[in-house]
Formats: sequence, C-alpha cells, structure tokens
Amino acid sequence: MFQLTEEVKAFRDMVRRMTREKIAPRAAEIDRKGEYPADIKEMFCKAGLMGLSVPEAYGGQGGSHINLCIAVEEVARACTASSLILQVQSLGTMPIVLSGNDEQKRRYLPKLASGEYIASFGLTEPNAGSDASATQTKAVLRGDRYILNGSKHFISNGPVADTTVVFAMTDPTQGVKGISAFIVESKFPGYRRGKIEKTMGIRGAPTCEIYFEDCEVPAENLLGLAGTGFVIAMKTLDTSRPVIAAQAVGIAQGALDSAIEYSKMRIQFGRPISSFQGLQWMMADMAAQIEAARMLTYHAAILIDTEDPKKSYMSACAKLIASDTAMRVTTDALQIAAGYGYSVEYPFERYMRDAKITQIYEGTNQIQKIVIANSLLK
Ligand code: COS
Repeated sequence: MFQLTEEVKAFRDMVRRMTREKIAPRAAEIDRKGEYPADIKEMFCKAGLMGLSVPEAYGGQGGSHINLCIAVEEVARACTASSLILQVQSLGTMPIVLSGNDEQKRRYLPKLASGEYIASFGLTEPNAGSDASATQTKAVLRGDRYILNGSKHFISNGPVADTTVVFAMTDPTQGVKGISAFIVESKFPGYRRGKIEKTMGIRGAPTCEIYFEDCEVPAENLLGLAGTGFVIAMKTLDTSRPVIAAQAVGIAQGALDSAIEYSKMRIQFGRPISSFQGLQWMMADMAAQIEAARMLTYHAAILIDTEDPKKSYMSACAKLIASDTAMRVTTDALQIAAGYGYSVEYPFERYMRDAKITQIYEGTNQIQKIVIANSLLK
C-alpha cells in the first residue's frame, strides 16, 4: 500500500530539487521579514503546483492528495510558510471541488488551479473556533443576492486572497443545519480586510481578519444547498488534515536533517557529538517517529483519494500523530544543537515555532481526538 509509484517518486524528486535550490536559501529571510514569498508562489504557478487538488477537467493536476501531501512535505522540510501556499490553495479550493455545480467549477477552478486566483477558507470566527457550528456571520437572501454581515478571524491567505469560501448562517433556527457556504470574491462590495495577525511561527504566511459589511454575494455563488455548509466544511477538513500532517512530517524531517548535520560538525570532548550514544538514540527515536507519522499520513491521503469510508477517522489520526511528532522532534533537534539551537542564526527555533501551529490549526489536536472517538463509538 505504501509503495509510491515511479511517477509519484519522480514528482517528489522534482519538488525536492526545486525546494533545495530555490526555497531553502530563502527560508530564514522569509521568516525574519514575515513577508509573503510572491516569487515562490509564481514558481509554484509555473510548475503547475497550485492545482494539485483540482481535477484535470478543470485545468488542475488531477486532484491526487498523495501528490499534494508529498509536495507540501518536501517544501515544509525547508520552509513551512512556502508550503502553506500549496496547502491553503487546496483548502480554499476543495469546497468548490467537493460541492460546486458545473457552472461554479468552470468559473473558478481553472483560475484557482493556475494560481491566477489565490484561495482562502473562511470558517473561524472570534466566537467560533473549535465549535465551528457557532457561526455568527449571517447571510440573508435579498432578490438575486445574499447579503453577508459578520467577520472571520485567522484567515490564512486572507491578505492576498481573491476568493474566500465563507460559512454563514442562513437559518439560525436550524442550528448547524442552518449554515451555508458561499464563494465570495474579495472584490465583491462589502468585503473588507482587517488586522493582519502577528504570529509565533509561519511568519511568511499572511493571515488576517475579514469583515463582511452588507457584502453582496450573487445567489448563484451559494455552494451546494442552503443548510449544507457545515457538512461541506467538515468534508473539506477531512481532505485537508492529511495535508497538515504532511506539513508536520516535512518540518520534523527538516529539523532532523539539520540536527544530523550539526551533530557531525560540532566537536566536544575532542570528537563530533554525533559519536555519543545519547544523541544517537535521540536521533534514532526522532527518525522512527517521523517514519511512522509519514506512513500514517500517506495512508490517510490514499483513503481520501479512494473515497474510503474511514477517511475522516484516518485524517484525524494522521494530523494528531504527525503534529505531535513534529513538536517532539523539533524540540529534540533544538536540544541537540543546544545554545546554537536557541539562536536565530540556526533554523532549529524556526522549525520549533512552525511545528506548534500544526497542533492547532484545522482543528486542535483535542478536536482530532473528538473526531477519532466519535468514529470509534459510532
Ligand atoms: N463529513 C460529513 N459530515 C459530517 C462530518 C464529516 N467529516 N462531520 C460531521 N458531519 C455532520 C454530522 O453527520 C452531523 O450531521 P447529522 O446530524 O445529519 O448526522 C453534522 O455534521 C453535525 O455534526 P456533529 O454533531 O458531530 O457536529 P459538532 O458541532 O459536534 O462538531 C466537531 C464536531 C467538533 C468535530 C467540529 O465542529 C470540528 O471539526 N471542529 C473543529 C473545526 C476546525 O477544524 N476549525 C479550524 C478552522 S479551519 S483552519
């Protein structure tokens, strides 16, 4: 099951080369300046990587989550912020792939697949984080358009997005079944960007608040049926959690690579610190945990690609295990480099800061445990 095809391996090698040559040299600077790497986005567009989750019929690369996971993993090995360009593009596109009608797909998917449009996903609100059903943004149908009022917070890609899939309450009497999903373009009247978040890690991945002030959305931009928004959000997150797991695997692998390199160079007590068994065992534990997380991640991606009924369960397992692995491995990698690990001159502290978010976004790991337990007890 885990044997990657020659085609997938060639794809992985292409992304690995691109990352080593063009992204790794920029990673520290992207983090230090907190700047969106538009040049790297352009490179991804040219390489056809922005449309990995889009079917070929709509101009994409075929919608393989195993390829998407591998691309995100390889890029995150050097630069998490750059890997988010691919990850968030998929997150903001998947609701249209999963639930759009043919007209919506024809209108939006080719532009999202080419990278002409940047995507974002508008679920989280100030009072609706883990409890995604507590959406307070409202959408009211007036004539041929919905009028949206409310706000979304922590929206990855918000500052640069052309489209946001927005989840809003169309029928508050129906609770979770009163939430609907809309494709909202940032140029629609009443769409306003708010404060840009300053974050601990992923500093080159722009995140902001978005406000809807009598925002006018054509009725034909409703995704699926009114009231199906929550299910669309959950199904999208099922496809996206393995991608976060892949990002976590990439971060962990990058930190281990750096720790190995450092340990061979660093001389203490007259010999490289890599020759001490205490550190060898640490690195062996790190490697074994990464291998396990990687296999689980690829397995979850394959279940997404094959529409397996266990996909939701396995996605949550992969995200939980891989992100906890990333946090542990990056902490140990920093420990191996000790004082230099703590210095911003080395990549260890950046890997550790970036790892933390993988335990939080797309559902905290406590939420993943709820999804897993619900599945077990069903
Ligand atoms: N696929 C399809 N349908 C799903 C689903 C999934 N993965 N998960 C839930 N649903 C459906 C349920 O079947 C239920 O419908 P029925 O009543 O018809 O059976 C409906 O959605 C409500 O489900 P549930 O009662 O489980 O919803 P809860 O409000 O209890 O929420 C959690 C469940 C906590 C798991 C959900 O709110 C969640 O994932 N929260 C985290 C959100 C998140 O990841 N935020 C990060 C923002 S994106 S960076």
